Amino acid sequence: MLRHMILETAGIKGRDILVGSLGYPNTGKSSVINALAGKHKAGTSSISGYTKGVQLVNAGSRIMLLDTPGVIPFGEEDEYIQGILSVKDATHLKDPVGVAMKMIERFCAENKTALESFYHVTIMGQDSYDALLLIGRESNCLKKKGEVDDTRAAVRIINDWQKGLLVI
Ligand SMILES: Nc1nc2c(ncn2[C@@H]2O[C@H](COP(=O)(O)OP(=O)(O)OP(=O)(O)O)[C@@H](O)[C@H]2O)c(=O)[nH]1
Ligand SMILES: [Mg+2]
Repeated sequence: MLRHMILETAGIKGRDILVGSLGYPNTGKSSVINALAGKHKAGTSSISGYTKGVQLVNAGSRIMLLDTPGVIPFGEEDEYIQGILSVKDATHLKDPVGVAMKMIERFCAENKTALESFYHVTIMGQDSYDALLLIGRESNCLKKKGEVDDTRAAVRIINDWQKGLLVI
């Protein structure tokens, strides 16, 4: 379908068609290009920021595809969106605790049981930070003195979500 749309949109016969790609990191640009080309020509990875330079991929029918590195709009700083879309992995987020707390809030509103059963906890009216600590304790994310390491707990939740293990 995409191939037909490209040919139709370009509307030119007998000349090469150059198609660019633009989008957030880790959203499947290179994968779409490979699907169109019918071969794994562009490198892909579950880790965001994989494509580093511009690569030209021949997709046949005189269609040339340009694979490009993912971009985040200038000034866009919504780390929650970047976290849940896996645009940035947990180690690249400035405030993983804040992101994980928002994720917990969303789970509690939409499917608390999924979160509880995944981490073997019972959340009963705690605020999202206390729920994070509870998950951290149960997941053994502890500091030396035995207190919960909130950053490690947050990173764990974000990783579980981004890997598709924790599902809402
Ligand atoms: N579930 C699902 N995963 C996909 C889909 N398309 C791609 N992926 C996976 O998403 C991850 C990122 O895909 P890429 O094609 O490398 O994404 P990208 O936009 O080129 O990423 P950057 O090069 O980092 O900007 C890979 O692990 C892919 O296997 C899809 O349609 N569904
Ligand atoms: Mg890529």
